[in-house]
This record gives sequence, structure tokens and C-alpha cells, in this order.
Amino acid sequence: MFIIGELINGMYKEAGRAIREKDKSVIQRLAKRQKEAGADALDLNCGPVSKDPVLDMRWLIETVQEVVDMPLSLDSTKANVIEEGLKLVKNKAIINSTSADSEKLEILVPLAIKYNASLIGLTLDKNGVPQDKDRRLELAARIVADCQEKGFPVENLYIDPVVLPVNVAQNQAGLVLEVLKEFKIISTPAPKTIVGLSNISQGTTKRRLINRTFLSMAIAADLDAAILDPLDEELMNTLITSELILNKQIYCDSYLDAYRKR
Ligand code: THG
Repeated sequence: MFIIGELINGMYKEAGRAIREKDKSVIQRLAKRQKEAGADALDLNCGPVSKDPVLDMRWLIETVQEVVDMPLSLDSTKANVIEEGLKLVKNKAIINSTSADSEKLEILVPLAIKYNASLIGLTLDKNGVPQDKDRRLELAARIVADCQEKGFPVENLYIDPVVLPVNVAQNQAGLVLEVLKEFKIISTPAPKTIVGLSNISQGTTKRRLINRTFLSMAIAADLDAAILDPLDEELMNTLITSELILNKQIYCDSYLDAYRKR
């Protein structure tokens, strides 16, 4: 499982304040702690209320790169924020994200090629997030076809079915688990799959329990990557144990410690 740490996001109170006040130490601590906890990459998101997202994204990238050297996921709905960010990323970049809209694909697929970045494609368009599997598959196929046409390697494409909170869209979680497997038969080679895990529990009172239960099920549905909170220790233990049970890690009595020491 490729783990993208979600904590540097203006949606969080602590990170939001640090971004507004340009408080480097808070962001740098979040970067180092997520890496130590097992993150393979860090998601950077200025948050919904950023007044100058280009400036904030540049500041986040530079601040994080002073203390860690790892792939960075540039999380913004604005293509120009991603484009300006890509110029600064030293390690690998992940574009988070494009939708299935042609205006987005026309800009972001060529940028992914130019910067040798990975690309996350959300199965949504101007009409919003589809509520059924067929429409999600159709939008995923549109993104895959566009990448193939433009010469972007589909192995570097992550399809995201867009996870909705279980308290407002309870029937969607099961559909997302099913469609994760179906994305794999769109093309050969297949695209990879990813979810924003914490979406599933937003607004609920049992957030961590819901997150780790859903993650375990998604791993059983062959999920390749997740944006999640790597500081949630029970979540990380569930992730490692799920991979063990699916024979993706070798069993020993101390498998949790062995995984962490890799
Ligand atoms: N797919 C992709 N990218 C994504 C998402 C996705 N990026 C953003 C998001 N979804 C994943 N990251 C988060 C980060 C925080 C929360 C949820 C998902 C979250 N935050 C608390 C809340 O809103 O309740 C903040 C509260 C606090 O201050 O503690 O839940 O799906 N490609």
C-alpha cells in the first residue's frame, strides 16, 4: 500500500492556522512525524479558505522540503496552483487531482507528462460525484482513454472513486468497494486505485473505528494507495495486518515491528 499522509491540510485547525501565520515549525513537525510513522508521500493542501493558494502552496512545498526528501502530492482543485507547485518539487510529484472534465484533462495530463508526475483522476465531472457504479466506471474509462491518447503511462494513474461520508450516503461505501475492483479491468496495464480514507467518517462520532474498518475492506478490494492519517496507530496496525492476511507480507510473531523497521 502506498501511503500518502493527509495531515498538512488547511481543513485541519492546526495546519490551517500554521498556513495562515506562516508558522514553519508546525508544518515541519507534521512532515517529519508522518514520515516516521510510515508515510511514503505527503499530501499538501492549503485548505478551502486560502486567500492566495499559489503563494500558500509554494510556501508549503519549500517548508516541507527543508526537512524531508519524499514525494509530494499537490492537492488543489486549481490547475494553476498545481502548475506553480510542480516547478518547485524536488522529489517525485503527485498531481491531486484531475476530474474527468476535458478542460482539466487538457491541462493536467500534459503537466504530468512534462514533470514525470503521478496523476490522481477523480471519477467526477461538472455534474458532481456519481451515485452509481456504472457512471463512476464510465468517468474512470474516460480518464484512462485520455491518458492513453496523450501518451501518459496508465501505471502512473491513480483512479479515485471519491469516498463519501457514510452518515450521509450510506449506500455508497459498498458501491465504492465493488467499483475499486472493476477499475482494474478498464485497461491493460490497469490503472492504480486510491481513496481519501477520512472522507468516509466525516461528521461521525466513531471516526477512527470507521476509518480502519473501511480501509481493511478496501485493501481486500485491491486498493493500491490511500490518503490517510499515518499517526493513527490502530489504523496503521490494521493496514499492516490486512496486508498480512492477504499474503502481501510474510508472517512472523513480531510482524508489526518488522514492518515498521523496514
Ligand atoms: N481524494 C483525493 N484527495 C483528497 C481527498 C479525496 N484530499 C483531501 C481529502 N479527500 C483527504 N484528506 C482529508 C483531510 C482531512 C479530513 C478528511 C480528509 C478531515 N478533517 C477534519 C474534518 O473535516 O472533520 C478536520 C477537523 C480537525 O481540525 O481536526 O476529516 O477523497 N484524491
